[in-house]
Amino acid sequence: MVLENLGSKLKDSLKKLVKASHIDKNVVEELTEDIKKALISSDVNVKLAESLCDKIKRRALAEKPAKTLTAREHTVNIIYEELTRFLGGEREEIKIEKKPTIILLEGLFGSGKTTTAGKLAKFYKKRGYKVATVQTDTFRPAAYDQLKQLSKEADVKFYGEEKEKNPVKVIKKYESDFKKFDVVIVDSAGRDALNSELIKEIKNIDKTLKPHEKLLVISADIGQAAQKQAQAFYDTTGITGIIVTKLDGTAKGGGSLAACSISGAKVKFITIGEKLNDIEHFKPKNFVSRLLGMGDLETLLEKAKEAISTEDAEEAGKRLMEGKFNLNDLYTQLETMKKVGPLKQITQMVPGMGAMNVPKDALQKQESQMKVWKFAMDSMTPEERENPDIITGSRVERIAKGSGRSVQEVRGLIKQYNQMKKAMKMLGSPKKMQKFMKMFGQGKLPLNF
Ligand SMILES: Nc1nc2c(ncn2[C@@H]2O[C@H](COP(=O)(O)OP(=O)(O)O)[C@@H](O)[C@H]2O)c(=O)[nH]1
Ligand SMILES: [Mg+2]
Repeated sequence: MVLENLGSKLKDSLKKLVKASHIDKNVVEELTEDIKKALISSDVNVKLAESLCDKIKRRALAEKPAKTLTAREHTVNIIYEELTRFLGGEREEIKIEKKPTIILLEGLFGSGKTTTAGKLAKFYKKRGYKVATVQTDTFRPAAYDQLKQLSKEADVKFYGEEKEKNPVKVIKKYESDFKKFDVVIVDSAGRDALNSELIKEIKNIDKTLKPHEKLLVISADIGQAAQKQAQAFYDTTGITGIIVTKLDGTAKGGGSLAACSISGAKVKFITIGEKLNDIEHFKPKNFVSRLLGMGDLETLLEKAKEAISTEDAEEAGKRLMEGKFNLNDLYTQLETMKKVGPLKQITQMVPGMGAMNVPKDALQKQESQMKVWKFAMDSMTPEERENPDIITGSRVERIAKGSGRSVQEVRGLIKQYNQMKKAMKMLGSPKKMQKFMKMFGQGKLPLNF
């Protein structure tokens, strides 16, 4: 999980709060001290961490809890609100309204621009937009091939000129084509530092391209130094937002996020791995609730939505409503889960489950069990998948043999299927949906899901 260290430290401090017999000045002081230490260990600037924790302390001691909240819930809520504000509060997503919406990526060498161009291309492509990428990095010879390859992987159109040395000429050559697309993502060259050469180059690109968004790509591993960098780019090239990359691989991520949040531009996306799917909208509210183990259903649903095509989802939804649910649907669901991400990542986003700390081996077991199910399902006839009730005695044995699994494993699959069918039936009416979500929130269902 992103910022695992910071998250587990914050969760530990909240656990102390839960354990305390009552909440008084000492408890609040200890709590804010813990939070401060946790933030500083994630390279958040000391002064920023101090002023945040002072604010939490002041509010926790001065404000009376609302009638519906216990003193504990009240304190947790203050921490949640202040951390969210600390990371930039509510914000607008980039809107794809104008056709084409042109997004220029800029930043230093190795910050992750080109990879991010590929990720953004896939991000918008998955949401149904027509996307093109443009390589204007004529400084590094390998940049052309890198983005061409990523664009192929994302299945979007790529524009670039391998031999051209002038980025402006690349844009001029293809700009009349851009109107065919909803989103055009333009990569640019970096330098070791923001020097006059880079500023001039970005300004020239900017003048010709007239992008709607100018996003600075910044690597999370520079921690709090991100503030200076973000501010410098903001002042010289007028960025409209920031993408913080490599949040998966550094203990300093908290520092870089906090630092970017106080620069003039706000963080719009974060990237959390090397694969094309490893990008998400940065929404401080959701991010903080995940960090504190309160779950982030919205991001999970967004991911699930993009994993299932609308048609499949509609069909599955219809079947569920009609109470029809067979092993083919289960199979599709397993495939979807594979696309959404490993179970560990999913459980972090389900409210209540993040904090539950599901044992690692339980998740691994669940994942390997799913593989077994897939093998078993591959050995079934279409009729059996369509109507699993007919799978009895000799069929179980045949399926077990055919898939190289044990009879017990095949029976386990059928049992699981029956449980899921029951759970799915609950989704039929809004009231039942509520009940389902409640159980989901209490962490009762997901592991059987
Ligand atoms: N772990 C991880 N690596 C990343 C991420 N984003 C980029 N990278 C890696 O960072 C390196 C530099 O990326 P690149 O896009 O070429 O940077 P550029 O010079 O700014 O274009 C590559 O090895 C990428 O795979 C991320 O979110 N997580
Ligand atoms: Mg590059």
